[in-house]
Amino acid sequence: MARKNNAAAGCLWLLGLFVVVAACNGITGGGDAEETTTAQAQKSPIELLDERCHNDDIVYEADRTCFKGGELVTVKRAVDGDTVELADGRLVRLFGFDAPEPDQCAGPGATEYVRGQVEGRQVKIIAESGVDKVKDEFLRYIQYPDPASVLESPLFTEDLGRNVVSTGWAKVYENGANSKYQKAITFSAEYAPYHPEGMYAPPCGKPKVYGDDDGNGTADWEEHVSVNGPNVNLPDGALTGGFCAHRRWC
Ligand SMILES: [Ca+2]
Ligand SMILES: [Ca+2]
Repeated sequence: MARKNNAAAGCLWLLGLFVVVAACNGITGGGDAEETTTAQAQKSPIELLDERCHNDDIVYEADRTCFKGGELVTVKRAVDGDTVELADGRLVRLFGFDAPEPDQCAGPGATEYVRGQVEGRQVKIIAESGVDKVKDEFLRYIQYPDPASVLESPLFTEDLGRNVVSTGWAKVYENGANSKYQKAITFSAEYAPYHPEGMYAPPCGKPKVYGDDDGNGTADWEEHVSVNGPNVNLPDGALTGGFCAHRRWC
């Protein structure tokens, strides 16, 4: 009987110890949470945005978008295809490219494109180190949320310079001051000549066709006759089970 009571007392003691340890853990955990919340509250909106941005590998290609730092501002209006006016009155000249002026071909379209992307929206402006102003305009990159995003707190995944250039509304403009950014914007310019709108499209130009290496206006693969078509001229020795009717495909 006495042994049974001792065992019961031991169990109660262990249970008590467990409750105390659990309670202590709870208190410590609560402290951590509070500290974390306080630390988060001390961060500026731009720091919180950077943090989210660089934690989301799915959305971001961090070297191409989401430059750290900068300033959160609101765009009042698009002045033209490479200049915007901020709500605080500052003029921002976009870095790394030049859009046609409003009286030139594709100029009004370029302004309209920029308007549709950022006018009235909160954006992030980022300066290249050592480069601030040219002719009273601030030289900045602009990053902003996808206008089509339905998220309550969208990430600033879009880069205005690269979007304007890749859609054919502006050309790369190198001034040597933005070498890191220049590589990305020059890469995006490769898409521009194929875009059905902008400086490379009517009435300003004639867009290229993807896959049209011989330059006759039709993708080269569309010009090849089908294997099963009626008038196929099979090259000698090229037929291998019907899948290789053209020498280039073998
Ligand atoms: Ca311009
Ligand atoms: Ca062709």
